[in-house]
Amino acid sequence: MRFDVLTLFPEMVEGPLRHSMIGRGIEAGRLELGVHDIRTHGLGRHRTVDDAPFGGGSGMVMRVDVLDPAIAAVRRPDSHVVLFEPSGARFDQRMAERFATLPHLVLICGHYEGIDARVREHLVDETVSIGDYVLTGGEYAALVVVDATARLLPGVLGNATSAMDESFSSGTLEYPHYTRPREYRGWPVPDVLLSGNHGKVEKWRREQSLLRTAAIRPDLARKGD
Ligand code: 6GU
Repeated sequence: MRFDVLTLFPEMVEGPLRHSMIGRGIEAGRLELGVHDIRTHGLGRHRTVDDAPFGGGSGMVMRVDVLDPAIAAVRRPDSHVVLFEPSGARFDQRMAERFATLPHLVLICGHYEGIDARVREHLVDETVSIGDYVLTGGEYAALVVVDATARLLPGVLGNATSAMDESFSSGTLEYPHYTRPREYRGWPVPDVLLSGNHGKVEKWRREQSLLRTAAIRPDLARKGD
């Protein structure tokens, strides 16, 4: 799978992705990553990428005549083009699983007050947000989406899918994990985990999952129905 990220701050995206487990996946040839500076397509001597909004108001708007050629430079017939903005559809594990089936994702990081609406209307397949809070730009969203998607690709993590994935697909949170020492500062590991009784351990883990989900994320339990 290939990812191409379009951003005004390429170093914000390059560094974290090259220096992570995902970077190893790139080196191993399991995925390809391109990071592109939108300003390359900026207008005039100052490589301008934004302008004041028609109709007035505060802030600047990213220009459609800059983003169009920036997208065209990386687009393929099989591309899926995603624009990051706070008003996009909420990213979740299910969306990561869908993205992981695609051959090519183009990820556009929005900035300023917003992006000319014609980009959303004519140039992208969907808009995505990573949560209900406002960021200064889409770069962190791109990092989150590439990481969550790439780790699902065969051979990127080496060690297949984890119980954590299961947790979000099944609608229950993971049970708690413990390792040595058996006791630390008077904090013991639950006896059942030391019992050697696999049936009892499984039952305890299932109960813990349900209890934690009900206490911490009751919304997840409902969504899993
Ligand atoms: Cl994708 N962009 C911005 N600017 N803020 C966000 C976001 C995206 N997702 C959550 N907040």
